[in-house]
Amino acid sequence: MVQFQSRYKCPSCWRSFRLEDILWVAASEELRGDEYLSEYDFKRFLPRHFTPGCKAIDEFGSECDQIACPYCHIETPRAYLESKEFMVSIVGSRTSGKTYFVTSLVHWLKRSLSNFGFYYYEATFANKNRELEINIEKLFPNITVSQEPVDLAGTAPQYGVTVKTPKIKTPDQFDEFTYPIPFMYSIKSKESPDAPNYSVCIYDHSGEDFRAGEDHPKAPLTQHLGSSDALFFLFDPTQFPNFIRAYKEKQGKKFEPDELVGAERNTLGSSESYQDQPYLIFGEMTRRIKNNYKNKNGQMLGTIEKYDRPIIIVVSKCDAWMCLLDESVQKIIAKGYPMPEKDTDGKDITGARPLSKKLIKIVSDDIHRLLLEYRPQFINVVDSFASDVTFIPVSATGCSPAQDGFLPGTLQPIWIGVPFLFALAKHDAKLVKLV
Ligand SMILES: Nc1nc2c(ncn2[C@@H]2O[C@H](COP(=O)(O)OP(=O)(O)OP(=O)(O)O)[C@@H](O)[C@H]2O)c(=O)[nH]1
Ligand SMILES: [Mg+2]
Ligand SMILES: [Zn+2]
Repeated sequence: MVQFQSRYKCPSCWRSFRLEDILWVAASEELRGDEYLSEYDFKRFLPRHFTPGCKAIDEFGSECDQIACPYCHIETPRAYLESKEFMVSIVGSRTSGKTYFVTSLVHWLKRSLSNFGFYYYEATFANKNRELEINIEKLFPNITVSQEPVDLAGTAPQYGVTVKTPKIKTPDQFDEFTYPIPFMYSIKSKESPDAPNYSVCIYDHSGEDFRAGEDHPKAPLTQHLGSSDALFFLFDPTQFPNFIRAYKEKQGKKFEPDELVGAERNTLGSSESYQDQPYLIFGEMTRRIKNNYKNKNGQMLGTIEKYDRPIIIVVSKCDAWMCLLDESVQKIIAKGYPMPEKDTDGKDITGARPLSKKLIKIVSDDIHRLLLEYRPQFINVVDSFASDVTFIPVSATGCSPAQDGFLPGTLQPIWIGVPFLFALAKHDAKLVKLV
């Protein structure tokens, strides 16, 4: 049976609203033009008439399919009303691999999430998801395999939808705000039928949006950080000469002093570089979290209090630097997903696959050791802010790019779904078992 909540939080403007206040998006051509959006967008309206199938009818008699937030007028998938939200925030400096990570992750979710006990649905939210689907088709082509190398474009800074909203004191005048639009997918646990549907909302920004001072009040793009259910901070070791030198030496390759892997867009090493240091981006993230975060008792986070929700440091592009880990740890990663050999009761594993708490901890501890050696400043900032941090290596591609990018259809991601499964397990132990 469909279960509705009493209140919803808009995934773009973060204001909360009741089911009965939701606006519908008109479908008749005569109703193009919404005062908050543009002359091309269909008008948003509060319906008075519905079809027997509970769809609103607009004033020109068309049956409508889509709904929108009463405050910002941005469309939300209808599936969102029948689900709980699971907000996934992806943070990281420029070119740390955020967009490749999301692309490879969603490709993995579609193909493999059922092995971990989930049904997976596309939320009907064509416009935004389409960008991601195009990127998936480029890297993991389904239809024709091109021999042309591809490289996904960098994410545009301050990217979102600009909305005009009436000023509070002078409602005939408008202010403009830019809000983000997440990618949205729905998942449901096969194993526990009483568990709710989840709308997975994934936010991917340009690294520039995380620089200090870039959270402009008129563009509250990263407000999701305070409510995030899965906070993935991407740390990319291939941006640092001391890391590069170490893994190249280990692989018996020559180190070119000006070499930065896969990173023509990388600003590290340029005059802008000081603001893209991961410890600064992490510090800025903590400031934004503190602005919007409330703990279970509805209180703000105190200055010396530690953030108690899980943070996952996704250490990206591990195809390049993994050789620096202990050999036993490399073997764990090479085996594929970190699965326990037996269930909690000592029996063979049947049904949905659990994750091994022990293996994840071994890998995480070794990465912590490595980062403490090569980037101590970063580890200090992380350890002082949060009490529950796990380091998980991933590679979205399984290999480094050749000169012009990656050859489509040849990519073999490493541990790409592990951070997501781990975050689900931390969110609700009934969703994914940690054994
Ligand atoms: N070796 C390796 N290189 C990768 C991997 N993922 C991404 N890259 C390289 O890193 C570059 C940057 O990746 P993006 O995903 O675009 O980085 P981003 O964090 O989204 O960057 P902005 O949107 O500009 O902030 C890409 O052009 C790739 O060449 C990976 O798993 N392994
Ligand atoms: Mg990007
Ligand atoms: Zn809204």
